[in-house]
Amino acid sequence: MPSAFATLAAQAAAAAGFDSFTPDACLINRYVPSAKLSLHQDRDERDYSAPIVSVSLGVPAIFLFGGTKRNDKVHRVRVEHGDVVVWGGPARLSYHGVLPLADAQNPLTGPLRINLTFRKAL
Ligand code: MD6
Ligand code: FE
Repeated sequence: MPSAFATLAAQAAAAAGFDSFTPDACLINRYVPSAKLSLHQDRDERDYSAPIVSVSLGVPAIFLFGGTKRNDKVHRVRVEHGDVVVWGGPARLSYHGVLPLADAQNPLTGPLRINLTFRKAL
């Protein structure tokens, strides 16, 4: 991945208290209007001691963040262009998702939302 991406993810993780995060994967999701992401856990990585770093670009969205059980209370957080969310430690396996994307416009992405999630997959 571009070194600027890895550096951004490592610095965001450090600011959230996770030192020495060295991501080896970046998943890029593109959301069109009405697209959503159901509540899920990120469990495909081998090492849950590393956090997840999520960068939001484009149209704002409502990020859902719950607990480690599917039925735990879910918090709603508005994430805008440039916002970064980091979760790890006891929250690493927290359920999370995204509400259906509203119709909106961003100067750079038009109607789209782009999300990058950095992980240590291997
Ligand atoms: C988000 N994305 O778009 C959160 N999880 O704000 C995710 O939770 C996610 O984009 C697994 C794989 C790709 C993702
Ligand atoms: Fe996820």
